[in-house]
Amino acid sequence: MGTEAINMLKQYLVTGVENLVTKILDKTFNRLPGLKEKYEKYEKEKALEDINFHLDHLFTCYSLGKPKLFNEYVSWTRSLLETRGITYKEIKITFETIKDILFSKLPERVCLDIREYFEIIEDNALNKKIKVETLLDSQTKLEDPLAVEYLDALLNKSRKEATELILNALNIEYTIKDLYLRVIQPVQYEIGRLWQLNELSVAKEHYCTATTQMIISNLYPFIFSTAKIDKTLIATSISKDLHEVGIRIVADFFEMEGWNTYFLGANTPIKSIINEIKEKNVDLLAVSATLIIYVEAIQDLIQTIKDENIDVKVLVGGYPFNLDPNLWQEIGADAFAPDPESAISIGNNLVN
Ligand code: B12
Repeated sequence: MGTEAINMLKQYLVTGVENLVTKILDKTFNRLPGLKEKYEKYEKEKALEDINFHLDHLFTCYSLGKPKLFNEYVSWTRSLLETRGITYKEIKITFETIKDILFSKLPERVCLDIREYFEIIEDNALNKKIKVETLLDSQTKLEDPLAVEYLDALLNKSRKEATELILNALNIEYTIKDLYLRVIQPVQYEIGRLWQLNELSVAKEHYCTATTQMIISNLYPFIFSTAKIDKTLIATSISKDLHEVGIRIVADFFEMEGWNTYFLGANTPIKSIINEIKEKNVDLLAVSATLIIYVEAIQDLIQTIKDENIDVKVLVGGYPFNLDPNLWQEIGADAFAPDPESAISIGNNLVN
């Protein structure tokens, strides 16, 4: 697709999106009698936010040239909204309205390009006959008994008990790597699944994640046993992305392999990442995105690194890269790793 078409869509996002979103919602209300009252009950603001999120995903996937990622997003959105009382018909008509309004506003050339994105969701994510499995469905299996116990402690017991459970397990049967990959990660995925199904409130998810982050901090003093190698890593989530547990675990794995690591946390602006790389003489930048809509910011970061001739390798990871195995290459990264173990070997190869 042409850059001109992409720029035109982005322009919509920046200048006309509020207007566009309101138009879409009003037209959806006209098409579905009763929906207005229902949404007013569930907060109109939320409905506008949802449409904004749909458009953001559509435009990002279009810009990246990834109809399948858009389909994945719509499958997820359908399962999320259906558990919150929005019917299949209402979801389907909302997307049809988005299509109709965009098609009435955009030049024919762009419509031709974008048609594919609506066809794929009509045939898959919005096809009533198909129960589309997303990658998230396969993520959640609590196989380890400690993971089951830990989730129970988080949900039904106290922070103290949850913490003791993990700290007591360390050194008995579990290494820190085991705790991260067999307990903490699957429990975080399960918490996400429960939230998606509307079985866990946002507050409870925040509480579980905050407790887990506190425990990870308690594990930190135990990860420095290895001899240092002369390599430096910066690990961070990209700007606007608030998910930081995954990239924190990646940073800790590198630390355990003897790297000097700087973990910047979530939501780090591109400019700050660039400044840190320059200042610290970094060998490898590990950067994470959890939401598809933040992948373009990683692309911009990589472009800046190239434009400024900065001598650093870029390793990317996170949910969108797990969904599409070619994405990392297409945005110009040096490598991708799906998990921290492979990140170590790939990272070592990149810098040696
Ligand atoms: C905790 C959480 C949050 C917290 C994060 C707090 C924090 N301090 O980190 C908060 C509340 C902020 C949050 C917000 C949102 N979240 Co959230 N969140 C989660 C949750 C439950 C757990 C994330 C986590 O800790 N995972 C555990 C880690 C260990 O796993 P990981 O991230 O996959 O990382 C591993 C690998 O992917 C890989 N990896 C990751 N990054 C990198 C980078 C490199 C370089 C490498 C090599 C490897 C690598 O290695 C990691 C370690 O093994 C997930 C559920 C899930 N399935 O992940 C939802 C989830 C990611 N969130 C989701 C959503 C929708 C949101 C919100 C949009 C919700 C909203 N409407 O507000 C916002 C977006 C905010 C934003 N701007 O980013 C959805 C995303 C769905 C989708 N289709 O994209 C999920 C999947 C929940 C769900 N099941 O629906 N969230």
